Amino acid sequence: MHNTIFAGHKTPLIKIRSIFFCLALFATIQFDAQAQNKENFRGRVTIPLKHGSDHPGKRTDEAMNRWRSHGLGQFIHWGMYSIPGGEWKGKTYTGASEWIRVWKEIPNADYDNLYKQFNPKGFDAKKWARMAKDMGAGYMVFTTKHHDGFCMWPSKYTDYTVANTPYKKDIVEQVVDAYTAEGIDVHLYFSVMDWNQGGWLYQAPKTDEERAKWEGFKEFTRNQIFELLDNYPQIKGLWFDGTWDNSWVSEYEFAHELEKEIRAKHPDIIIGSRFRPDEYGNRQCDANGDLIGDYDQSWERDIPTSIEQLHGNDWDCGMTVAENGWGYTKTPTSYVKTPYELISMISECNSMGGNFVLNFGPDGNGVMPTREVNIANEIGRWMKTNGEAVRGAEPVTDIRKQGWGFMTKKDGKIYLHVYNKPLNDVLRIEFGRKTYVPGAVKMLGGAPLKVTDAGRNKRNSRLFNIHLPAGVGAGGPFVIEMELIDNTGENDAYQQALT
Ligand code: FHN
Repeated sequence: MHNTIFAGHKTPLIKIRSIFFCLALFATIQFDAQAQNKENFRGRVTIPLKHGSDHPGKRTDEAMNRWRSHGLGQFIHWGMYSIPGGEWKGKTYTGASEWIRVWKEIPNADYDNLYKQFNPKGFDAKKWARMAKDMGAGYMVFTTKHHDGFCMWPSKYTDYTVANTPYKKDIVEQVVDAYTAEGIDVHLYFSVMDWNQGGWLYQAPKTDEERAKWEGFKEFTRNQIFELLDNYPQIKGLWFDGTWDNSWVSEYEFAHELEKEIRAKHPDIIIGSRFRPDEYGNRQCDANGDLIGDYDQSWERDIPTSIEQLHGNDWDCGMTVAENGWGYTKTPTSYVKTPYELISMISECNSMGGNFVLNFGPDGNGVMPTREVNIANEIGRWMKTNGEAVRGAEPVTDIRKQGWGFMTKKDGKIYLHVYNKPLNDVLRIEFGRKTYVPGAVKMLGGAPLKVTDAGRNKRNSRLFNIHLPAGVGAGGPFVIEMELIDNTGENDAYQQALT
C-alpha cells in the first residue's frame, strides 16, 4: 500500500527518509551528549580536584566488609532535649524534639540549663545493649553531641558536659563498653554545628572578630574529635552531622586535612559522606560524582526506589519511628511506624545493599519508651528466624525484582523476603533466560517447600511456583531460602512463537 502511494514519487520518499535520518542522528547526538554529561557527573571524566573523593569506589578492607555485613543497626538520640521530650510549659512541639532549643517559645537560657536536672536514674547501658542484641543489630550509632552542643562525655574543652550534671558519670563510656561487650560495633555521632559554642557560625566569617572566633571553634571541634578517639579507641566509626552550613562547607581544606588526620590515627575508622565537601561546595558526592567518604549518608529517612540510584556506593538509611524527630517525644504528634513497616524497610534496604539503622529516643531518665521496646522486640522476633537473610547478605542484581517483596543472597543461596503473599498460596519466581533454576527451597526456620516448573513466558524467562504451606505469613513477613542451580548452559530447545 505504501509502495503504491509512493510509486511515482521517488523524490519525496528520499526526502522523507533523509529527514528521518537527520532527526535520528540529531537524537543520537543529543542522547550521547546527555550520556556523556551523566558519565562526567559519575566520575568517568574527571575535573581535577584536590579535595574530592579519596577513594572512588567501595572500600574492601575487613572493617568496611564487616560494616557492610551488618544489615541492621541501631541509632540512639539521647541528650538534654530528651528531658522536655517535645513539650514545653504544657505545649507540644510538633517538630523534631531534638530541635526544641530553636523553638521560639523556649528561651535558650532555659534550655541551656536543663543539664542541671540531668540525673537519669533509669539509664542502664547494658540493658540497652541487650535490647539491641536481641533486636539483631550488628552496630549502633550514639549521639555524643547533638546540635545543642551538650557533650554526653566529660569533654575537657567545654563545661557543657555530663560531668557538670547531677549524674556526673561518662555516658559515652558506658554505652561504648556495654555495646562492645555484646559484640555490637559502636559508631559515634558528632554534630559539628554547635549551638552552645560562641564560635559557631552559619556563614563563613566576615570580620576579624568573627574569623578569630571561628578559628577557635575549628580548633575546638578538632580537639573534641580527637578526644573521642583517645577516650574510646574501640569505636568503629564517626557519624558526622550538622555540616551543611556555609561556614563549614567553605572549610573544605581544613575538613579534608582533619579527615586525613583522623584516618592516620585510626586507620580502620569508617566515616560517611557528610563530613566534608569538595572545593566546589559539593556535599556527599564531589564534582565528579564520586562519593566523599566511605558510604553514602544522604538516605536519611528515605529509601532509593532502585539500586541504580546508588551508583554502586555503600549506604545507610537512618530511620525514625515517628514520621520525623529523633529525640524522645512524650506524645508523638505524627504517624508512628509499625514493626511490620520497619521490618519491610530492613529487607528493602538490604535488597539494595544498604544498612538500615533504626532510631530510638530514650527519655530524660534514660528509659526506652515502651512503644520502641515493643518495636525492638518484634524486629528481634523476626530477626531470630530470618536474620540469616540480613546479616552478611548482599543484594541480588541478576534476578529481576518480583512483586511479592525483596531478595538478598549469600553463599549461593537467595532469600526471598515475602511481604505480599499471593492469595492462592503459590509464590511465583521468575528467572531470566539461562540464569538459574531453583535447587532446594525451604522456609527460613521451617520445612522444605515444594517447587513446580511453571514454564516460560514470552521472554523465555523460566518460571517456578513455590507452594506455600497453609497459614504461612499469618505471623508477619517471612523469608524463603532457595539454593540456586546455574542454568547458563541450558540447551534452549524451546521455540517461541515468532510474533
Ligand atoms: O538535624 C539532625 C536530626 O536531628 C538528626 O540528628 C538526624 C539524624 O540523621 N540528622 C540531622 C538532620 O540531617
